[in-house]
Amino acid sequence: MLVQGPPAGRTHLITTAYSTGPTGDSYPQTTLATLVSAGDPMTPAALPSKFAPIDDLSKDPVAQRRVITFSQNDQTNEFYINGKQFDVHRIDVRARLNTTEEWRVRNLANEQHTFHIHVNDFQLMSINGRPYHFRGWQDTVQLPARGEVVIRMRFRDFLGKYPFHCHILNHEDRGMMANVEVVR
Ligand SMILES: [Cu+2]
Repeated sequence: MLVQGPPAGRTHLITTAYSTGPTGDSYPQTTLATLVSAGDPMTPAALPSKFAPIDDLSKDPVAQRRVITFSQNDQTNEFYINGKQFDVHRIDVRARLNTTEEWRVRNLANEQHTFHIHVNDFQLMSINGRPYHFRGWQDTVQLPARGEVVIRMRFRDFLGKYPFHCHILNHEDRGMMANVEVVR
């Protein structure tokens, strides 16, 4: 994020009130940070007017398509990926190095989850079936309650095991995590 110093005074960075869904959590609006602008004014530096070009994974051939499902049991407070709680010794997805995969990530719950994967960033293709046209690298995406997203990811450079999981701490700690292994 790039910002230019505002006029002298105090500027607040706030998060607005937010609910993650009927069985989720609610948060009030609150101030995250206060920026104090003071002193002699500077000549502002130019801000970039566009993003650097990147590879567009929507044009890649897809080596593998998968469905990844996030769900939960509200009675037991257990959280699942593809119906299973995390097992550090289990490989849930095997992917081939230097291939592009397309994952349809579904959320069966009445609250949002946050898909997060380590190592290789992905690009978002659609949200609830609506094409998403901005191409940027991201390592998290919000899964709408009772909704789904489609992402594409290229497994570059690194062989080995790493996790993907819900980025809400209480959910990943209670099982919402799985392992990828990238192989030749
Ligand atoms: Cu979650």
